Amino acid sequence: MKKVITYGTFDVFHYGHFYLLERAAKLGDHLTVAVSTDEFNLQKGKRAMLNWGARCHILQNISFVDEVIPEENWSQKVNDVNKFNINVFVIGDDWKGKFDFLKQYCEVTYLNRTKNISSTLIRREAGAN
Ligand code: C2G
Repeated sequence: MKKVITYGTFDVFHYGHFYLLERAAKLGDHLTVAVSTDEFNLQKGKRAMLNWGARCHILQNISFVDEVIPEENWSQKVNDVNKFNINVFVIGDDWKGKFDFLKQYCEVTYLNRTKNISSTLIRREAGAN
């Protein structure tokens, strides 16, 4: 079984998130999504509208997401790859190069980020109307 993992906050879930996950799922047979906890978001400098439970609830109910785990810090990836026998690490190309250190443990794939959509834009639009 080829196992894929990806990481993110996934706040105000939108098509960019969905399309990233859909492409990630197609790179293997099993997709694990590590969702940044509310505490870790503070370290990331992100203030998510939805709390961790709500963000996980959405992801757990996507047909091609097989497992959802917490992302609690920047340094858990190597341990996750080994613990969950991950074959492929995937993330959007806004992170291109940042996780190349994982190449000694698994394949590393950066997928094109979907243009013109983000949680920030959606929040701004919502606030504007
Ligand atoms: N994404 C995308 N297109 C967008 C917005 C996001 O493809 N328009 C992708 C991002 O590249 C990322 C995933 O969707 O792969 C989740 O995005 P975020 O929630 O913004 O994740 P981020 O805060 O970048 O967290 O340790 C890694 C970090 O936790 C990544």
